[in-house]
Amino acid sequence: MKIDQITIHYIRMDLQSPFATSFGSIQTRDCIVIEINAEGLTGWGECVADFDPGYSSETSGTSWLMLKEFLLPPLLSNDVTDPSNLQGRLAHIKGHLMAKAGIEMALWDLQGKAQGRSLSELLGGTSSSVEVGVSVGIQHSASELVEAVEDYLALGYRRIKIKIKPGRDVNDTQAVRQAFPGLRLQVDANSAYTLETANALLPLDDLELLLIEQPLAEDDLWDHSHLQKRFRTALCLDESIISPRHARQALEMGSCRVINIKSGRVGGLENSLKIHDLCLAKNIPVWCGGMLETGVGRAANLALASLPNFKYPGDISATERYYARDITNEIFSLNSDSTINVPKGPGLGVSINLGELERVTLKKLVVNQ
Ligand code: OSB
Ligand code: MG
Repeated sequence: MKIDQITIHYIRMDLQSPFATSFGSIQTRDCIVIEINAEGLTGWGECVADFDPGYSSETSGTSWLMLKEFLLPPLLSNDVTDPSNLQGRLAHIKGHLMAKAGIEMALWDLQGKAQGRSLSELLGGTSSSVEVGVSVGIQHSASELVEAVEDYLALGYRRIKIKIKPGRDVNDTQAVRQAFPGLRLQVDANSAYTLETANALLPLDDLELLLIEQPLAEDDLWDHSHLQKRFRTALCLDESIISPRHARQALEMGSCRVINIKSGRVGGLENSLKIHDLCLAKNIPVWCGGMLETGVGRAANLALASLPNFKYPGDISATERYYARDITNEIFSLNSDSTINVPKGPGLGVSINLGELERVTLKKLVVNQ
């Protein structure tokens, strides 16, 4: 298809409540929405990089720069709208996986719309709804955490992830476990520990957790392989897995027994599929992580999580858990069995509320041929 125009929208959305992790607390979420117009169709994508470089070295600011200076010009001049092998075609540009993934998402949306097929169908999805949970940020105290978890359980969520950091780990997790003995519970440290300080986490091994996510540094597959040997509980990697190659190496080293797939972190949906397939072949379960996405990214996550090896519930909560208003007309809600329906319409299966998009836009850039 011939690309007529690309617009990038830098947006800032108010979160329903502050979200605190080991790397900081946020009240608003920035991201870049990518709009590609081609032959009368519009594809939408979301670049999930955060404002701060706390989760990843990539930020909404660096993504904006990379899109403007390096990624959009060749896209326009080469005029290839097929999402296949976008990573290969952009391999001469190092890094910036979230910026690249945002473009790829818009191209998948465009392809689905052109072919009248949903993203789930294009990716090989097999389920029409997916099991989900909530990722609960660090609260002021363990008792407030227990209350926050109780509120989410009352809404129908059947899997809870809590964020931990040094000093707010074992005690918080024990409090939640004690209050909810049978709950499917997991923790996420967002790389706040070292091989030495992670010994403080050993008591977590008695709490029947589904997994312990990303205890050590993002560039440290090797020490994770040592740490996994100390735990009966499965370690799960998030930040460390930035490509199918990293996934393979992590599994070969025994650095984890579960993988969290986020399409932004691994450079897009095609790489997500590769990691999915690799893990399926090795009998390693995967699940879909989240980046507090808008309805655009949430639709993509639901499509991805409809693949068969997404064995654990995803960090894909209902719209109202994140935002009072969204930029999509579609609102995602939780079914009574703690699932969310996978969009069925062509491409991402969502439409954009242009007025709302305009309202949250801080700046925008239009490029054309
Ligand atoms: O580590 O999984 C993470 C949000 C932003 C950055 C990193 C993470 C998260 C979450 C939220 O845990 C998951 C969600 O979108 O609900
Ligand atoms: Mg994580």
